[in-house]
Amino acid sequence: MHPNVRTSWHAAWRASALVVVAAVLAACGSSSGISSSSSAGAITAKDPWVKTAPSGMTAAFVTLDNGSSTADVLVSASTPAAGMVQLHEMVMKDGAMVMQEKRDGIAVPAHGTAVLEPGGNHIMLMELSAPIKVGEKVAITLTFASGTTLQIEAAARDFDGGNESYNPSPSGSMSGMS
Ligand SMILES: [Cu+2]
Repeated sequence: MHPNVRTSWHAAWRASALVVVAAVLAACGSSSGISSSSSAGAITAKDPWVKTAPSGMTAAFVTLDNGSSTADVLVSASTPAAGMVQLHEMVMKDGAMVMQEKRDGIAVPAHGTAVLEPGGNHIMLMELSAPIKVGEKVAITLTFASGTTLQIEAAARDFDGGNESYNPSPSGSMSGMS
């Protein structure tokens, strides 16, 4: 009996030691990177931010890095801060840049980057449930075609440019678009 008991205790100790090693490795892996980035699978989000707005609608921006050899597509986003969220792109229409819904999503190429920025692709937050003020953090969930989701925390910043419009005014509609 005695050798058997000793052997099984030893085996259990070895097993728990392996668990500890695995936990330490996992902790090291998740602690890399700066605090404002997060990742879901192969996609990493950098510098997420949202334009301050008193009401109505605003836009959120982020840089998505794809570290894998498989392309993915950002297909939707959601946030408690807005009643409706769409992915938008900017297009030239009648001599002015206007935004429209990007129904096929925003591609994140394999080993590539998708940059969402003022004047370009963006996450449109509509029907804001409350004003978005400087320094506030807006939690946004990004959903990809692969099925993975990515939670980002967009910090609110004042920003004067990139006041995109569906219906540009006849004069001066290019101002602020650079
Ligand atoms: Cu938009």
